Amino acid sequence: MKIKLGWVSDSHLGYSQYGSSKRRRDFALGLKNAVDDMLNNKVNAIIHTGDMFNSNRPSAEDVRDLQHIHNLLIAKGTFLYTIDGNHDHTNPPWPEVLIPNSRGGIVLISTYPKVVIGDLVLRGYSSMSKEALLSRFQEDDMSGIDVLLLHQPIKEFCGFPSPNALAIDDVPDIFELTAVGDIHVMDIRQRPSGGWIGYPGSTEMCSSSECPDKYWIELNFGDRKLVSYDPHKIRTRPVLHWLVNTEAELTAKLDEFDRLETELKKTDPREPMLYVKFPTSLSDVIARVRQKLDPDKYIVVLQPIYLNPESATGVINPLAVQAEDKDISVQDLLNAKVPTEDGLYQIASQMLNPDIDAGKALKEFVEARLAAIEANATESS
Ligand SMILES: [Mn+2]
Repeated sequence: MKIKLGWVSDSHLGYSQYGSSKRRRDFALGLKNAVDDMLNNKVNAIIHTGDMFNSNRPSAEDVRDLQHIHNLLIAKGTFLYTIDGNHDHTNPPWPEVLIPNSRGGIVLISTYPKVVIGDLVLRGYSSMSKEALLSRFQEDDMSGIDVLLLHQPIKEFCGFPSPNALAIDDVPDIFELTAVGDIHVMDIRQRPSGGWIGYPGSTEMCSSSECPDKYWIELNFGDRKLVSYDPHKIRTRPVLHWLVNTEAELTAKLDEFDRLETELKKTDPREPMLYVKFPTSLSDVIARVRQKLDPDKYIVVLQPIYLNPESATGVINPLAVQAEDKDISVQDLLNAKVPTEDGLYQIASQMLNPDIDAGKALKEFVEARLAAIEANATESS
């Protein structure tokens, strides 16, 4: 029997990246565009491996965006099976706000022992601690499962140390596909048994370090074997990265912008999002960029780099910027000036990350402070 699945993950609905409502829209569109394309490609069902929402407290608007996709899937008679990720994990789980329909729509499968699509058997686990998941692997009957859905970091895919990460070998090598969410990079590998494991990546760019190219994966099964998988590019907002060392370079980039934008708009009508890295010794960069690119229209992320006058040549070396070991960042200054155990240090460091959800981080900081004050008051009374 032939079954075609579409696979996406980490859509982070509701993420107002850089405080931008345009970006919030982009995240909704990332998932919507992927779903439209998967439906056009006549998939039998869709799997989504977690972090549907960016937050476990989605706004009414975010839920409405998901409701639209749910209704579309019902109209097309297609199911989307999902699990909850570390970002949107709640009890009871958020998909319970969606009214189930027997013809199609979004279904949380982590509460079911299995789900059947044609001759394929699926099982999904919510994001949980490594220990909890390992004991589930021991206790649960995993026989007959073809596709396992997880939302976990896996060490071999991480590229950075993560204490809660599984190793590939922690996952029983008995599935045709272990479809995982959490890491926002597409990477799919074959296991010794011949089965496959990996990540499809996110559906919009959640941080400046992610590759802006995003995909949904077409999975073609024949008699319960994965015969082929094909990444399909998702239409997302175009992204430009500029590295500017001199006045002349900035002038050249700004002059070139209109032509580049026209070119990019052929694939997506949205204004490109622009990252500009520049040395703080260069004057007027912010004003010049803002003068050319209306801040109401364009999302521009300025990334000033403070070059160490002792060692620097006065030019940003792209490799040094990447390694961030050569020049003094604002974070370095913070490290030198503020005691790390100070709560203000924590929040200031978080705020220095341009990718942070600032509203959420501040809210958590304030909540923690209030709780500490309250605990103190109870203690002394
Ligand atoms: Mn994620």
